[in-house]
Amino acid sequence: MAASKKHSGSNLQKLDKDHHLHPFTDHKDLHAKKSRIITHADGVYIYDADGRKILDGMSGLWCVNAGYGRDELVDAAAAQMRELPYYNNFFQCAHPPSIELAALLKEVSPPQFNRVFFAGSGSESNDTIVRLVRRYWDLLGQPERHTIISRENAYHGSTVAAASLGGMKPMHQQGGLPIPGVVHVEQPYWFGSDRTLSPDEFGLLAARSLEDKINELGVDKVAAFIAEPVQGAGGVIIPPDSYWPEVQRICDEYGILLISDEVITGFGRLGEWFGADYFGIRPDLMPFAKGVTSGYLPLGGVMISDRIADVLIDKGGEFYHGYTYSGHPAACAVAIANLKILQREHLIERIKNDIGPYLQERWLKLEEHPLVGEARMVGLMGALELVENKEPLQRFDEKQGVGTICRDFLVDNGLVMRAVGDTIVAAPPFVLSHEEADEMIEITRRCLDLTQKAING
Ligand code: PXG
Repeated sequence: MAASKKHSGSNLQKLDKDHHLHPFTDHKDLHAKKSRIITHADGVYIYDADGRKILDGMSGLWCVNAGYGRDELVDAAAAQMRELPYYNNFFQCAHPPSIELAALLKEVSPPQFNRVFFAGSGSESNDTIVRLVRRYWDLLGQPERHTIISRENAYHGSTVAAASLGGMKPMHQQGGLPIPGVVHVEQPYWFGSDRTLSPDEFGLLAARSLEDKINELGVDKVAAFIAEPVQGAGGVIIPPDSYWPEVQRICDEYGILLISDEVITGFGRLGEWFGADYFGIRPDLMPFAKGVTSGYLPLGGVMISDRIADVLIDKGGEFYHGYTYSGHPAACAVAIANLKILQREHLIERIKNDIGPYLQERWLKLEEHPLVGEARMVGLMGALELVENKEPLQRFDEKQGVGTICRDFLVDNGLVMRAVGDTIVAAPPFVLSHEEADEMIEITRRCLDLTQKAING
């Protein structure tokens, strides 16, 4: 029996308040309100303890890509747990699901990737990145090539190393981050700039902040550049077309490793298997998590290109790194079943040719609303920038909390989306139907009106 059935909604809320500290939460604020208890889910809908049905426009936390209620994934986990619930991949062991998944990941990844290192989450994958990148340069006899360049407002996870790679200032302020050897350059956020340059000019400028940083540090000190193909938690920041080709040129020219953080964009979100495929870049490493199992079980990992794997293997010596749950059998079994669903149901092609264009067309029209300064979407990943005035463009004072006001209206009206400041972001499951897309747009439009009324008093 599912745990939730044992308690009433209000009892659960009390137990939650008394015993549970939530992630990324102001606990004082939460205690003044009540948590929303989600009890079950099906397709693209979640249901709360009050019996309300809510369209999940965020796929959980950017992960339930194949949608809820997939018995096939449940059965894969149960069958694997009966057969072999746990064994590790340490000490020259492996098991069928970790091996089979490794081979399947190679099949769907760009050609430079033949190997994977497993982890349990996106954060663990990015901790692995820091260890691996430094190990690579050590093995090549260049241990001073140590610094990893990332971007302001990037999100790479919440462990000490992953939060350091991330460029979230409030996270750095708690706990003395970043760790040494991680620096940050400009993000390609044209809408957030003063917009005196064209998007392409701005994209080049943002990319060249990487080149400037390499020259400032000295190329012999720089190990790698890490970035999300499209920044997710930072507010679905889609770089101008000029950005990624220029970043690729810089990484090639200076010989530094390029890391594409595919935790959100991996496994189809942009209508290609990876964000790197979408933008035509050739990363050396790709951390992933979330969508690999559609969130049904925790699993992460790093796709490792031959450039790096060959050095690790040829030079030898133990890489002192790994997790108890690196390649957990049940999680790997679910990932295999999930990737097979993506392939069999052509869900990625569907984003490229069907539901992607369908939702994008309607989403971009939301820019006609007086509150929306910019609507953008790529694949099934979109954002609305809420602004005080469109011409001339004026953004709200953040303290007004307009994004949160709008987000609360959305949830009350049956649609979960996230507010990143005054940017509303969306990432619905890949199985979203046309009718459900229409419902998303209709609720959004209605809630933009409600928000406007609320702030005009
Ligand atoms: N990289 C990227 C690009 C991510 O988006 C991580 C790494 C870390 O993954 P784990 O599995 O350790 O959480 C992420 C996670 C939000 C939100 O509110 C986004 C994430 C996680 C939690 C909340 O947008 N992204």
